[in-house]
Amino acid sequence: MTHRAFIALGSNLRDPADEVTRAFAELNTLADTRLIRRSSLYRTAPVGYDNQPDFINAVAEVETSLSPLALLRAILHLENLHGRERPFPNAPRVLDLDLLLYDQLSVNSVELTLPHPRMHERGFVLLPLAEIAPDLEIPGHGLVANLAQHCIDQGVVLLEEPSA
Ligand code: PH2
Ligand code: MG
Ligand code: MG
Repeated sequence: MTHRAFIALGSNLRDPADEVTRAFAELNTLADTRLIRRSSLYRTAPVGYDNQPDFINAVAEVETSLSPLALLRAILHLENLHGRERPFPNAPRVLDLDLLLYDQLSVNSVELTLPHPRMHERGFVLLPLAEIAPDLEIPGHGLVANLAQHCIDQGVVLLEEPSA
């Protein structure tokens, strides 16, 4: 049984565009997981902790037969392979991979919350997501295209068209 999941990618250390571009390819190498679609790269102003470099953000759609927790652990492993460190909340990072949605599942556990709890208000997630899945419903919040319209003044700038 395959499932459809969306993953947010973000980086603001080292060479952020390269980190994110390599992470797209690495998602396609995860067990029982296939990269279906990738958004363009976006340059985005930092949210939450202002005194840090701009981010490169993007969103990926994958098809997977991993469980939500197995997929989460697999993407956290990819973060670690990129040398991710966690000195304090919202700190600059070489690679952040957040599981946004898994089918239309709602989950509230210690390890995982679905949908991702802040995705419905974040332009750096919603604008890339609206590019690849405007008609997607975020359980409890509504359509991606509508939510994205409220975020157009959040400093999210299209950087690059996807190469494939
Ligand atoms: N991630 C955060 C906090 N703030 N701001 C931008 N622009 N992009 C991010 O990916 C981001 C953020 C926590 O994960
Ligand atoms: Mg994050
Ligand atoms: Mg994260």
